[in-house]
Amino acid sequence: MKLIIAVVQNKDADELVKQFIENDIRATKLATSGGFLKAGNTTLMIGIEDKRVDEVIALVKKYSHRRKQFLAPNMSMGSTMFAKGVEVEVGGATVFVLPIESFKQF
Ligand code: 2BA
Repeated sequence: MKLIIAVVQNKDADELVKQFIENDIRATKLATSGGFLKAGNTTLMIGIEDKRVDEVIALVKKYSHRRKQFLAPNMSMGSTMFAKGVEVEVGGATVFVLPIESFKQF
């Protein structure tokens, strides 16, 4: 069994979770924010059998889109102040696959 952690954009999260439900894939949705933009994003935790990992990753890939996001002028990022606006490309998705030592439900 594996734990898949997928950071996706809020705009893609609902459709992705809908796809998970239709495909009998169980997931937990967390409201998160990116360390860099400090904007809201969504982190999905999916516990899944090894043989279905590729299927989950394919769905995440299909339903996560790349978008350009604009950082307004005079915003600070840590110790750096951006006088001009900065455009960054966000997504599709950032995905981690972790081994699970033990899975229990009570
Ligand atoms: P954020 O940290 O808000 O990053 C948003 C986007 O800003 C990133 O998109 C990337 O294009 C840019 N970016 C991030 N750090 C940067 C830096 N130090 N210098 C220049 N540009 C930078 P993505 O790479 O698609 O990441 C989207 C979100 O996924 C991130 O939001 C963060 O929440 C998560 N993420 C990405 N890589 C991660 C990692 N290695 N570990 C944990 N979370 C990660």
